[in-house]
Amino acid sequence: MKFYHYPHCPFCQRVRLVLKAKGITYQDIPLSYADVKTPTDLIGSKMLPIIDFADGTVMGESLDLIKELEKRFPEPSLTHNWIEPDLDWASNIITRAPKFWDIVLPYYLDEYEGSPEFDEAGIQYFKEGKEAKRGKTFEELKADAPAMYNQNLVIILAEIVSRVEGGWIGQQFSMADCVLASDLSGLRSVKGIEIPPQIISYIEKVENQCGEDLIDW
Ligand SMILES: N[C@@H](CCC(=O)N[C@@H](CS)C(=O)NCC(=O)O)C(=O)O
Repeated sequence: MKFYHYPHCPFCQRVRLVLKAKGITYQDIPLSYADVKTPTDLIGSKMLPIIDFADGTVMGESLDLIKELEKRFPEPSLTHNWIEPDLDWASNIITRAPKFWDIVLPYYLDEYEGSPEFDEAGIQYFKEGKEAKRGKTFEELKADAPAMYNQNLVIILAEIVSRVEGGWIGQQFSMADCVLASDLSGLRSVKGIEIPPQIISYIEKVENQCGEDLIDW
């Protein structure tokens, strides 16, 4: 099995956590962010994560992938005592957090400096694409990050804390936790903000459960 991913990418990270939590052996293939050909040849578009299951099935889309992994590798179960709304909640909460990606994106380049995704061409592709979409440079986004955080994220992070404090999203550890921890992970690199300590402990608890450090690619 081959896992194509970008180490910083939260969609890829949720799949990585599930692979690790299940103890699945796979070939780890981090791609340069500027590599258009490899993903396009595999699934017809430049979008990671992708898994080549080596039986003729090649798939993208992170939520489909983690469900497929659960089907193919049922133990340990990541859906035990689990309900679909937990996964819906986990995968939607950050889309309800305005400016979340504006705050986090520029810091991925610092945190994952030297990783294969961010070779020279990869950095340029990433930075130019994200800056063009947002109409602001990474330097401007970084300068605005503390104010954007205080205005937009404090309340939603409190909602997350109240849901996960002292436990998991559902009754037990599940794939929903892999999804949420991956999205939240990038916040740890942002300078000038104070993330609730419960958020940090939650991400670390998920990483420990899976045996994977998301920042140490
Ligand atoms: N819906 C997709 C989203 C994946 C996604 O957005 N991947 C980003 C990296 S974080 C990507 O491959 N972007 C390619 C690009 O922007 O060139 C999933 O859940 O797998």
